[in-house]
Amino acid sequence: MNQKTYHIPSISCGNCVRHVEKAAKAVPGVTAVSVDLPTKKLSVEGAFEESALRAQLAEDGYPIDP
Ligand SMILES: [Cu+2]
Repeated sequence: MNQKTYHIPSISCGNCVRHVEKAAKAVPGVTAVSVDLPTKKLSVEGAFEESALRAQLAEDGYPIDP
């Protein structure tokens, strides 16, 4: 179990937040997700592969800041 926070520069509105939450929740091992719109931060909890999270979000148009 771990919790990590990522910066996603392309988050700009509530629709982006919903898309990012849905994409992150689809990653195997992810148990909880939250997105903060003002700071464009994604927080993810669970036993997930970071590479899988990055790949999923990039595929959905919201790449994580390196
Ligand atoms: Cu948006």
